[in-house]
Amino acid sequence: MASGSWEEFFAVHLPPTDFEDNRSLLKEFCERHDQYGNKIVLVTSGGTTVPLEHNTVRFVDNFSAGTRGAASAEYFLEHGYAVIFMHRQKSLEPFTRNFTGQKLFDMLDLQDRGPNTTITVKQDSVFVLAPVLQRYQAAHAAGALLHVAFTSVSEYFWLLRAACELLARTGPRALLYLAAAVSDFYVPKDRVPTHKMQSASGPPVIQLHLVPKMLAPLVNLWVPEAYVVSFKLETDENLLIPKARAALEKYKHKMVVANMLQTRHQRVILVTPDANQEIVLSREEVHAGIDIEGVIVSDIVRAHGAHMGCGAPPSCARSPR
Ligand code: 9Z3
Repeated sequence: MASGSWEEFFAVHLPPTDFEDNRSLLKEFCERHDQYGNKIVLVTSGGTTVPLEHNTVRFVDNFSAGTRGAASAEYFLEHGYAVIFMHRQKSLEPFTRNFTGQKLFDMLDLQDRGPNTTITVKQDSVFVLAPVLQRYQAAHAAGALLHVAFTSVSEYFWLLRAACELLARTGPRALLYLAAAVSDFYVPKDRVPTHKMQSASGPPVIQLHLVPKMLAPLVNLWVPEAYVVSFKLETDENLLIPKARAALEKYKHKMVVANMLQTRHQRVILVTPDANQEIVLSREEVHAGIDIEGVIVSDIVRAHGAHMGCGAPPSCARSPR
C-alpha cells in the first residue's frame, strides 16, 4: 500500500494528550541553551509501537531496547552537548541503563535495625556506582538533559516535528542523532477499531500501510541548518551500504550510521558522501565493557564541529551550561 504524504499523516493523527506539556519543556530547554550558544543534540531512542486498537491492548512492536540511544546520550553530555533524550517510554535511559534488572539491588547491603534500618552500597560496588552517579548528578544540576517519551509511531512523529521546529533556531549548533527504531508500517487511524478485538469475531485481517518518510521534510523544512545523522538497520549485509548510501543521496543529510541487527553493538559503518568509515570493537574491548557509542559519538562530534565551521569542538560553546 502506497504511503500518504507527511502532511496528511499529521492532519489525520491528532497530537498525543501530553503533547503541549512536552512542547513547553522542549521550548524552555532549547531557549535556555540557545542563550548560551550551547550545542544541542536530539537523540531519539528505542522502538515505536503500532497500535491495533484505539483503546490499545495489542500493538506491533520491534526489538529495540534503546541501548544505543541511552549510551550515546551519556557520551554527548561528556562532549559538552545539551541533550534532548527522546525515547520510547520504559526503554533504557542514560545512566540508569548501567544498572538494569537486579544489578542495583546486588550492590546494596541492608542493615535491619527496625526503625533505624539503613541501606548502604557494598564497598566493592562504590567504585562502579559512584562515577555514574556523579555524571548523572552533574548533568541534572547543569540542566543539560531533558527526557521526553513516546510510545506509538504517531506520538514519535509529533514529538520529532516539534523538537525539530524548536531546534531550527539553534541553526548549525543543532545535531540530530536519529537512533530510534521507527516502524516503516502502521495501521491508519480510520482502520483501527475503537475497542479490543474479539476472538469471537474470528481471526483479524490486519493490513499495514507504509509510513510516510519524514526525513525529507525534516532535512528540507523543519531543521534545515542542523547536522542530521540517521541510522540504517539491515539483517542482510549485502543491502547495508547500498541502502545507507541511497538514503544519503535521497535525503541529502550528512551521515548514515549503518548497522546490522546481529552485530550492532560491535560494528557500525559511518557513511558520508565521501567515505565509509568502519568502527569495530575487538573481542577484548567488548569483554571489557567498552561502548561502541563512545567511538561513534566522538567521530560525529568532530564532524559536527567541522560543520559549524569550528575545528575543535566542544570549545565552540561560548559559555558553560
Ligand atoms: C538503529 O539502527 C539503531 O542502531 C538500533 C539500536 C535501533 C539498531 P538498540 O536500541 O538498537 O541499541 O537495541 N536505528 C535505526 C533503525 C531504523 O529503523 N532505521 C530505519 C531504516 O533502517 C530508517 S530511520 O530503514
